[in-house]
Amino acid sequence: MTDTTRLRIAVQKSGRLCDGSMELLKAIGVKLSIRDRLLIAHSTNLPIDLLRVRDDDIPGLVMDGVVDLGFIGENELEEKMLERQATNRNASYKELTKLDFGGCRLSIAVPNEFNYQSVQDFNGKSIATTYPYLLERYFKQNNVDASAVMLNGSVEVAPRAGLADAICDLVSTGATLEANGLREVQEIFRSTAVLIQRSGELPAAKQALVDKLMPRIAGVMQAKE
Ligand code: PRT
Ligand code: ZN
Repeated sequence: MTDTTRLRIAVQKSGRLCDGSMELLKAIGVKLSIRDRLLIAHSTNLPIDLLRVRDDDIPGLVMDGVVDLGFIGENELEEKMLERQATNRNASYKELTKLDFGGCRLSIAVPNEFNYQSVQDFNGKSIATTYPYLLERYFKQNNVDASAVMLNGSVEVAPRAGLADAICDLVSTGATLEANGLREVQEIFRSTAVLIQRSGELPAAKQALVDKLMPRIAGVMQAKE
């Protein structure tokens, strides 16, 4: 049986948000005993359990109240929120703080030979992406009639493979786009990692722990500035 008095925090098990989340927890004094293959890690000095999962699962775990807190990229969070709103499922959460890692942008990129003038050029085109809801919202706001082709990986090869006319993917340095003969033409969403909490009240002891940890997070981020 799970101990419901312990604060449950969802973190990405491995990937781009993992190191930043784990380093931050360490810096605020959360000692953890991690065994690589295990889904759950217990803190050895505080009543905290970590759930180590795919980042895609984190927004839903928080929105369903399965965990109390989660470290997640705003891109993934906003996409899940739009998806849940569209399917009439609970999409509520509270943002506790933005974090100083995981920064990137979601951008539309076209093959170098694509003669791009404006967003209207996407009318009638297909765009490969892992973020169809964010992309469709952007096109709707700009009165563009384009179609999103959902791909969970290798988005950047879609135009070359004849699967789509352009792509909409996360960019940080731009090296991936360049290596694939693509050019970034339109940023549609700017993202950073955030710490979120489930909506509704936490039991008093858990809330007191969150209240103790939040100033420590602010302090750690300030010290790095
Ligand atoms: O296995 P799991 O599902 O947990 O991980 P994942 O593979 O879905 O995610 P992961 O670890 O790649 O990314 C997790 C989060 O990190 C994203 O949701 C973003 O919030 C954030 N992030 C920050 C990035 C990037 N920067 C980034 N550059 N996520 C992905 N990328 C990829 C991008 O998709 C492209 O393939 O990196 C490539 C582009 O990088 P540049 O430097 O070549 O521009
Ligand atoms: Zn993922």
